[in-house]
Amino acid sequence: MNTKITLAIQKSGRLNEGTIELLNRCGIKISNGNNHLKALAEGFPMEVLLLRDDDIPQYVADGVADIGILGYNEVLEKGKDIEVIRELGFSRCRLSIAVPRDVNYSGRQWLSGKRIATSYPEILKKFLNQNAIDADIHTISGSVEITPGIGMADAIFEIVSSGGTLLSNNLKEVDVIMKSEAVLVANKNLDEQKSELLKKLEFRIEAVRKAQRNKYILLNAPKDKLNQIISLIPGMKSPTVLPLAIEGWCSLHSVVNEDDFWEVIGRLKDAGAEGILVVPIEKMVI
Ligand code: PRT
Ligand code: ZN
Repeated sequence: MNTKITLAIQKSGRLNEGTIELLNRCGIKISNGNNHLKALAEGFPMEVLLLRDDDIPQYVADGVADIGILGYNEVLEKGKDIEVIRELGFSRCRLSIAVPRDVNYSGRQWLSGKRIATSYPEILKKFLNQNAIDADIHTISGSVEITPGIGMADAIFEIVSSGGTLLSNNLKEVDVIMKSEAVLVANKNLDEQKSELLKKLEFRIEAVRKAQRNKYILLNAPKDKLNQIISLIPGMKSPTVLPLAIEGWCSLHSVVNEDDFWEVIGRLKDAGAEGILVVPIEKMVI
Protein backbone atom coordinates (compact mmCIF):
# COMPACT_ATOMS: atom_id res chain seq x y z
CA MET A 1 0.00 0.00 0.00
CA ASN A 2 1.58 3.25 -1.10
CA THR A 3 -1.04 5.61 0.25
CA LYS A 4 0.29 8.50 2.27
CA ILE A 5 -1.69 10.79 4.51
CA THR A 6 -1.06 14.51 4.13
CA LEU A 7 -0.70 16.44 7.38
CA ALA A 8 -0.77 20.24 7.50
CA ILE A 9 1.19 21.81 10.34
CA GLN A 10 2.26 25.34 11.23
CA LYS A 11 5.47 26.28 9.45
CA SER A 12 6.80 28.44 12.25
CA GLY A 13 5.29 29.98 15.35
CA ARG A 14 3.89 28.90 18.67
CA LEU A 15 2.43 25.60 17.46
CA ASN A 16 5.44 24.40 15.51
CA GLU A 17 7.65 23.16 18.32
CA GLY A 18 4.88 21.28 20.16
CA THR A 19 3.74 19.71 16.91
CA ILE A 20 7.22 18.48 15.95
CA GLU A 21 7.76 17.18 19.47
CA LEU A 22 4.48 15.26 19.46
CA LEU A 23 5.27 13.75 16.06
CA ASN A 24 8.75 12.77 17.27
CA ARG A 25 7.26 11.05 20.30
CA CYS A 26 4.98 9.19 17.90
CA GLY A 27 8.09 7.97 16.08
CA ILE A 28 7.63 10.36 13.16
CA LYS A 29 10.56 12.49 12.04
CA ILE A 30 10.22 15.29 9.55
CA SER A 31 13.05 16.06 7.20
CA ASN A 32 12.47 19.43 5.67
CA GLY A 33 15.24 19.32 3.06
CA ASN A 34 15.36 22.42 0.92
CA ASN A 35 11.70 22.47 0.12
CA HIS A 36 10.06 24.66 2.71
CA LEU A 37 6.43 24.03 1.86
CA LYS A 38 6.46 20.25 1.74
CA ALA A 39 8.38 17.76 3.82
CA LEU A 40 8.57 14.01 3.91
CA ALA A 41 8.07 12.10 7.14
CA GLU A 42 10.12 9.14 8.30
CA GLY A 43 8.50 6.46 10.40
CA PHE A 44 4.98 6.88 9.00
CA PRO A 45 3.50 7.02 5.48
CA MET A 46 2.99 10.75 5.65
CA GLU A 47 3.63 13.91 3.71
CA VAL A 48 3.75 17.18 5.62
CA LEU A 49 2.64 20.61 4.43
CA LEU A 50 4.17 23.54 6.31
CA LEU A 51 1.66 26.40 6.33
CA ARG A 52 0.44 29.45 8.21
CA ASP A 53 -2.01 28.23 10.83
CA ASP A 54 -4.75 30.46 9.35
CA ASP A 55 -4.63 28.45 6.10
CA ILE A 56 -4.84 24.99 7.65
CA PRO A 57 -8.67 24.79 8.01
CA GLN A 58 -9.19 25.62 4.33
CA TYR A 59 -6.53 23.15 3.15
CA VAL A 60 -8.12 20.39 5.24
CA ALA A 61 -11.68 21.29 4.20
CA ASP A 62 -10.64 21.20 0.52
CA GLY A 63 -8.81 17.90 0.96
CA VAL A 64 -5.44 19.36 -0.14
CA ALA A 65 -4.36 18.19 3.30
CA ASP A 66 -6.12 15.18 4.84
CA ILE A 67 -5.44 16.14 8.43
CA GLY A 68 -4.00 19.12 10.30
CA ILE A 69 -2.71 20.31 13.65
CA LEU A 70 -3.68 23.80 14.83
CA GLY A 71 -5.19 25.78 17.69
CA TYR A 72 -8.86 25.06 18.44
CA ASN A 73 -9.42 28.84 18.44
CA GLU A 74 -8.38 28.97 14.79
CA VAL A 75 -10.69 26.07 13.92
CA LEU A 76 -13.64 27.92 15.46
CA GLU A 77 -12.70 31.25 13.94
CA LYS A 78 -12.47 29.90 10.40
CA GLY A 79 -15.68 27.84 10.77
CA LYS A 80 -14.78 25.41 7.98
CA ASP A 81 -16.53 22.07 7.68
CA ILE A 82 -13.80 19.87 9.18
CA GLU A 83 -13.77 17.31 11.94
CA VAL A 84 -11.99 17.85 15.24
CA ILE A 85 -10.49 14.46 16.06
CA ARG A 86 -8.88 15.10 19.42
CA GLU A 87 -7.14 17.55 21.73
CA LEU A 88 -3.35 17.33 21.85
CA GLY A 89 -2.47 18.95 25.17
CA PHE A 90 -0.07 21.71 24.06
CA SER A 91 -0.30 25.42 23.09
CA ARG A 92 -2.90 25.88 25.79
CA CYS A 93 -4.39 29.36 26.06
CA ARG A 94 -7.67 31.16 26.62
CA LEU A 95 -9.61 33.81 24.73
CA SER A 96 -10.65 36.56 27.05
CA ILE A 97 -12.15 39.99 27.28
CA ALA A 98 -9.69 42.50 28.75
CA VAL A 99 -10.22 46.15 29.65
CA PRO A 100 -8.00 49.00 30.93
CA ARG A 101 -7.03 48.38 34.53
CA ASP A 102 -8.97 51.35 35.91
CA VAL A 103 -12.27 50.34 34.28
CA ASN A 104 -14.99 49.10 36.60
CA TYR A 105 -16.20 46.11 34.56
CA SER A 106 -19.60 45.43 36.04
CA GLY A 107 -20.41 42.41 33.88
CA ARG A 108 -20.91 41.52 30.22
CA GLN A 109 -23.50 44.24 29.65
CA TRP A 110 -20.69 46.76 30.23
CA LEU A 111 -19.59 45.85 26.68
CA SER A 112 -22.81 47.23 25.14
CA GLY A 113 -22.06 50.08 22.77
CA LYS A 114 -18.30 49.70 23.28
CA ARG A 115 -15.56 49.23 20.69
CA ILE A 116 -13.86 45.83 21.03
CA ALA A 117 -10.61 45.14 19.15
CA THR A 118 -9.83 41.54 18.25
CA SER A 119 -8.14 39.22 15.80
CA TYR A 120 -10.96 36.71 16.35
CA PRO A 121 -14.04 38.58 15.03
CA GLU A 122 -16.14 35.47 14.30
CA ILE A 123 -15.77 33.97 17.77
CA LEU A 124 -16.42 37.39 19.29
CA LYS A 125 -19.50 37.97 17.11
CA LYS A 126 -20.97 34.66 18.25
CA PHE A 127 -20.28 35.45 21.89
CA LEU A 128 -21.87 38.89 21.62
CA ASN A 129 -24.93 37.46 19.84
CA GLN A 130 -25.37 34.74 22.44
CA ASN A 131 -25.31 37.36 25.17
CA ALA A 132 -27.48 39.86 23.29
CA ILE A 133 -24.75 42.49 23.43
CA ASP A 134 -24.57 45.14 20.75
CA ALA A 135 -20.95 46.29 20.38
CA ASP A 136 -18.57 47.44 17.63
CA ILE A 137 -16.06 44.83 16.56
CA HIS A 138 -12.73 46.21 15.32
CA THR A 139 -10.81 43.49 13.52
CA ILE A 140 -7.04 43.83 13.80
CA SER A 141 -4.45 41.25 12.80
CA GLY A 142 -1.82 41.91 15.45
CA SER A 143 -0.86 43.94 18.55
CA VAL A 144 -4.47 44.02 19.68
CA GLU A 145 -3.35 44.80 23.23
CA ILE A 146 -2.12 48.28 22.36
CA THR A 147 -5.47 49.48 20.96
CA PRO A 148 -7.12 50.66 24.23
CA GLY A 149 -3.97 52.62 25.16
CA ILE A 150 -4.02 54.58 21.90
CA GLY A 151 -7.76 55.26 22.07
CA MET A 152 -8.76 52.84 19.31
CA ALA A 153 -10.84 50.53 21.48
CA ASP A 154 -12.54 50.33 24.88
CA ALA A 155 -11.86 46.63 25.35
CA ILE A 156 -10.12 43.76 23.60
CA PHE A 157 -10.90 40.13 22.94
CA GLU A 158 -7.61 38.26 22.59
CA ILE A 159 -5.56 35.20 23.41
CA VAL A 160 -4.11 35.20 26.89
CA SER A 161 -1.52 32.77 28.12
CA SER A 162 0.64 34.03 31.00
CA GLY A 163 -1.17 37.38 31.15
CA GLY A 164 2.14 39.23 30.77
CA THR A 165 1.14 41.09 27.60
CA LEU A 166 -2.06 42.39 29.23
CA LEU A 167 -0.12 43.51 32.28
CA SER A 168 2.46 45.42 30.27
CA ASN A 169 -0.32 47.19 28.37
CA ASN A 170 -2.18 48.23 31.52
CA LEU A 171 -5.05 45.86 30.86
CA LYS A 172 -6.84 43.34 33.04
CA GLU A 173 -8.55 40.09 32.06
CA VAL A 174 -12.20 40.28 33.11
CA ASP A 175 -13.96 37.44 31.33
CA VAL A 176 -12.61 34.14 29.99
CA ILE A 177 -14.78 33.29 26.99
CA MET A 178 -13.18 30.05 25.88
CA LYS A 179 -10.16 27.81 26.36
CA SER A 180 -8.07 26.48 23.54
CA GLU A 181 -5.26 24.05 22.83
CA ALA A 182 -3.76 22.37 19.78
CA VAL A 183 -6.10 19.88 18.14
CA LEU A 184 -5.90 17.26 15.40
CA VAL A 185 -8.43 17.92 12.64
CA ALA A 186 -9.41 15.89 9.59
CA ASN A 187 -11.18 16.19 6.29
CA LYS A 188 -14.67 14.72 6.56
CA ASN A 189 -14.42 12.58 3.43
CA LEU A 190 -11.23 10.57 3.85
CA ASP A 191 -11.14 7.35 1.83
CA GLU A 192 -10.81 4.01 3.55
CA GLN A 193 -7.02 3.79 3.30
CA LYS A 194 -6.49 7.27 4.68
CA SER A 195 -9.01 6.69 7.47
CA GLU A 196 -6.99 3.62 8.36
CA LEU A 197 -3.78 5.69 8.50
CA LEU A 198 -5.52 8.31 10.62
CA LYS A 199 -6.57 5.58 13.08
CA LYS A 200 -2.97 4.38 13.29
CA LEU A 201 -1.78 7.91 13.98
CA GLU A 202 -4.50 8.40 16.62
CA PHE A 203 -3.38 5.17 18.29
CA ARG A 204 0.18 6.49 18.56
CA ILE A 205 -0.97 9.89 19.82
CA GLU A 206 -3.17 8.22 22.43
CA ALA A 207 -0.22 6.15 23.71
CA VAL A 208 1.94 9.29 23.95
CA ARG A 209 -0.78 11.36 25.66
CA LYS A 210 -1.58 8.59 28.17
CA ALA A 211 2.12 8.28 29.00
CA GLN A 212 2.33 12.05 29.49
CA ARG A 213 -0.63 11.96 31.90
CA ASN A 214 0.68 9.06 33.97
CA LYS A 215 3.75 8.20 36.01
CA TYR A 216 5.27 4.86 36.95
CA ILE A 217 5.49 4.46 40.68
CA LEU A 218 7.59 2.03 42.74
CA LEU A 219 7.44 1.77 46.51
CA ASN A 220 8.07 -0.47 49.46
CA ALA A 221 5.10 -1.51 51.57
CA PRO A 222 4.67 -3.47 54.78
CA LYS A 223 2.72 -6.64 53.93
CA ASP A 224 0.00 -5.95 56.49
CA LYS A 225 -0.79 -2.62 54.75
CA LEU A 226 -0.73 -4.05 51.25
CA ASN A 227 -4.46 -4.07 50.59
CA GLN A 228 -4.89 -0.48 51.69
CA ILE A 229 -1.96 0.66 49.53
CA ILE A 230 -3.14 -1.30 46.50
CA SER A 231 -6.52 0.41 46.74
CA LEU A 232 -4.74 3.77 46.36
CA ILE A 233 -2.79 2.76 43.23
CA PRO A 234 -4.85 0.19 41.36
CA GLY A 235 -2.72 0.68 38.21
CA MET A 236 -3.71 -0.49 34.75
CA LYS A 237 -5.00 -3.91 35.78
CA SER A 238 -3.55 -4.37 39.23
CA PRO A 239 -0.13 -3.49 40.66
CA THR A 240 2.88 -5.80 40.48
CA VAL A 241 3.84 -7.05 43.94
CA LEU A 242 7.34 -8.46 44.48
CA PRO A 243 8.79 -9.83 47.71
CA LEU A 244 11.60 -7.89 49.38
CA ALA A 245 14.60 -9.61 50.98
CA ILE A 246 13.39 -8.34 54.37
CA GLU A 247 10.60 -10.36 55.99
CA GLY A 248 7.21 -8.63 56.12
CA TRP A 249 7.84 -6.17 53.27
CA CYS A 250 7.21 -6.14 49.55
CA SER A 251 7.81 -3.88 46.58
CA LEU A 252 4.85 -2.52 44.63
CA HIS A 253 4.93 -1.23 41.03
CA SER A 254 2.01 0.64 39.53
CA VAL A 255 0.85 3.66 37.53
CA VAL A 256 -0.49 6.91 38.93
CA ASN A 257 -2.36 9.68 37.15
CA GLU A 258 -0.61 13.04 37.14
CA ASP A 259 -3.77 14.91 38.20
CA ASP A 260 -4.09 13.07 41.53
CA PHE A 261 -0.37 12.59 41.92
CA TRP A 262 0.40 14.66 45.07
CA GLU A 263 -2.80 13.65 46.76
CA VAL A 264 -2.06 9.94 46.20
CA ILE A 265 1.58 10.25 47.33
CA GLY A 266 0.45 11.83 50.60
CA ARG A 267 -2.05 9.05 51.22
CA LEU A 268 0.51 6.36 50.37
CA LYS A 269 2.93 7.77 52.93
CA ASP A 270 0.17 7.92 55.54
CA ALA A 271 -0.63 4.29 54.76
CA GLY A 272 2.98 3.27 55.54
CA ALA A 273 4.62 3.23 52.09
CA GLU A 274 8.36 3.95 52.01
CA GLY A 275 11.05 4.51 49.38
CA ILE A 276 8.61 5.90 46.82
CA LEU A 277 10.13 6.33 43.34
CA VAL A 278 8.26 8.04 40.52
CA VAL A 279 9.50 7.80 36.94
CA PRO A 280 8.19 9.10 33.61
CA ILE A 281 6.57 6.71 31.14
CA GLU A 282 7.69 6.78 27.53
CA LYS A 283 4.59 5.21 25.88
CA MET A 284 1.48 3.64 27.31
CA VAL A 285 -0.76 1.17 25.49
CA ILE A 286 -3.67 -0.29 27.41
O1 PRT B 1 2.33 32.76 11.20
P1 PRT B 1 1.09 32.07 11.62
O2 PRT B 1 -0.17 32.67 11.08
O3 PRT B 1 1.18 30.59 11.37
O4 PRT B 1 1.04 32.18 13.22
P2 PRT B 1 0.25 33.22 14.15
O5 PRT B 1 1.12 34.40 14.37
O6 PRT B 1 -1.13 33.44 13.64
O7 PRT B 1 0.05 32.36 15.45
P3 PRT B 1 1.02 32.08 16.68
O8 PRT B 1 2.17 31.23 16.26
O9 PRT B 1 1.30 33.31 17.44
O10 PRT B 1 -0.01 31.21 17.55
C1 PRT B 1 -0.52 30.01 17.07
C2 PRT B 1 -1.51 29.44 18.09
O11 PRT B 1 -0.87 29.25 19.35
C3 PRT B 1 -2.70 30.32 18.42
O12 PRT B 1 -3.73 30.23 17.44
C4 PRT B 1 -3.14 29.74 19.74
O13 PRT B 1 -3.94 28.59 19.54
C5 PRT B 1 -1.84 29.27 20.38
N1 PRT B 1 -1.32 30.16 21.46
C6 PRT B 1 -0.98 29.73 22.70
C7 PRT B 1 -1.08 31.48 21.41
C8 PRT B 1 -0.60 31.86 22.66
N2 PRT B 1 -0.54 30.76 23.45
C9 PRT B 1 -0.26 33.25 22.90
N3 PRT B 1 0.16 33.57 24.01
N4 PRT B 1 -1.24 32.38 20.41
C10 PRT B 1 -0.92 33.67 20.64
N5 PRT B 1 -0.45 34.15 21.83
C11 PRT B 1 -0.17 35.62 21.90
C12 PRT B 1 -1.46 36.43 22.06
O14 PRT B 1 -1.95 36.79 20.79
C13 PRT B 1 -1.05 37.63 22.87
O15 PRT B 1 -0.63 38.69 22.05
O16 PRT B 1 0.62 35.95 23.00
C14 PRT B 1 0.14 37.12 23.66
C15 PRT B 1 -0.33 36.79 25.03
O17 PRT B 1 0.57 35.99 25.70
P4 PRT B 1 0.83 36.19 27.28
O18 PRT B 1 1.66 35.01 27.68
O19 PRT B 1 1.57 37.48 27.45
O20 PRT B 1 -0.51 36.19 27.98
ZN1 ZN C 1 -1.95 32.74 12.10
